[in-house]
Amino acid sequence: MMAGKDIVLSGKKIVVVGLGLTGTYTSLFLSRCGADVVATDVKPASMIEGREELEKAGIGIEAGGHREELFMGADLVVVSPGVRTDTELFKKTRETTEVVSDVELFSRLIDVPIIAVTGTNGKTTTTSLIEDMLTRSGIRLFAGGNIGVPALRFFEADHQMCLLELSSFQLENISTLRPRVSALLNITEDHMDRYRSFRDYVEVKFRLLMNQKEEDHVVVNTGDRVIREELERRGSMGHALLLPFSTEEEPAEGICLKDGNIVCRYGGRERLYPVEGIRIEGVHNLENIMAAIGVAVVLDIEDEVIKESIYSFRGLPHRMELVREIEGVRYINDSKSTNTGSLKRALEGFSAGRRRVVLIAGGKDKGMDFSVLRDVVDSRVKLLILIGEAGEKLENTGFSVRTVRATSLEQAVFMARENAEPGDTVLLGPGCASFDMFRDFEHRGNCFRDIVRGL
Ligand code: UMA
Repeated sequence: MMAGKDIVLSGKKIVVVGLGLTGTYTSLFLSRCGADVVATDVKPASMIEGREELEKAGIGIEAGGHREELFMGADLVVVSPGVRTDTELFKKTRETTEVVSDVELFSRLIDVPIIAVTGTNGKTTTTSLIEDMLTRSGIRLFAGGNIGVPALRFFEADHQMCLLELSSFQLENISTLRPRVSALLNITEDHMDRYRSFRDYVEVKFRLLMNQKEEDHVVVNTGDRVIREELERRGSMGHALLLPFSTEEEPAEGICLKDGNIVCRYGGRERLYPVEGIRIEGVHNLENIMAAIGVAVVLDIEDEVIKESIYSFRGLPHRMELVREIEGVRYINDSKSTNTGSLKRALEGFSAGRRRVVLIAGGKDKGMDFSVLRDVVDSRVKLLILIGEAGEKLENTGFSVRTVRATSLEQAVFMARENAEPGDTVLLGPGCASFDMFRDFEHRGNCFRDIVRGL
């Protein structure tokens, strides 16, 4: 397999950690490049999917844990995003061996421009919009990363450009990744079971920008308080050119909302995009669109293409997806809401004081502070139905609305149906991860859809 840059992988002893989507693909890729690969996972061998294919490719598998000696003898260790590397094992490994993420390895191999998107929420929507704009304009684009496609799949075809959705996990073990254009959408609390503090999480998000140079661009939400304060704290963005966007202020150059339009001022031009006609709802989605416009104008994408894209985009599954309306009650699947920030944003889209939302929330707790939801829940929710491991913690948060517990999603939907009246919305807005009851957020959303369709 050919890579764009001249990096020797052949003959190298490489350990791949984690055998999910990322690790499995990375192991096979490295093996095809001639590396001597051993992959390790904490799971027992019997639970590793794709084991046969890996073994057939000559890849060694060490299951049931990570053995220190294996790491010590390697030339390179490549970690999957879900693997924590602030442990003793990795501290010791780093003394002799480089530890990188698959995204870092990938960025060392390619020589086409990288566009990268991060933020706590809205990453996939923004990435999908940018993907649509760039492919509509004829660019042979690869889109991957946290969106569910391992970055190294880039090499499966001849691509001109690469678009990556990057999570904080994927930004942890990078050192040279340098996006030509980066987009930083928002930062609110998430993954507090992985980071020691919110500050650490903010620092990781800002790593996206650390290698950018004068000719690169950062499209950044200056309307986001945490981002704005961090920019002020840092005094500058480093070297890249800043293209701010905000739904609250009007920057001289940048993207803002004015008189019912998204206004983009860049490169001596002013472009207008009427908000009317946009089919995805909520201020957060306007922000996602603004970020995508920012990236597109920096890349010189034609205005007509940008317009085609933003006015035809209908949103993604599991993100405020209207499943069905039954007897005047709307059932909305927002299973992708896996943190308090996204749940807060979703609820803010409903009128305050009217309390027309029956909210199904809960799931696996990620160490979040649920009290930030108090005002928005108390002013919009008529009944709170709690599911999953976080149920008790949510119940003790001190919401003033009527709260009940359900033992399954099915029971929660039935309770919602009994209590909802015409004009109400039943919202699956977990605000938590899904792994206590489901495989992932998609599985949770699909189950909700099936239950609602069966009502
Ligand atoms: N494992 C170990 N050792 C550990 C920890 C985990 O061996 O210390 C093993 C697990 O047993 C499992 C494997 O690692 O077999 C799982 O690896 P992983 O958690 O990195 O998951 P992948 O299947 O490789 O998927 C990852 C991303 N997952 C996470 O970041 C948790 C996917 O993002 C991403 O789409 C995919 O790579 C392709 O790039 C998902 C996600 O939930 C959507 N992301 C989080 C989010 O969006 O909030 C960050």
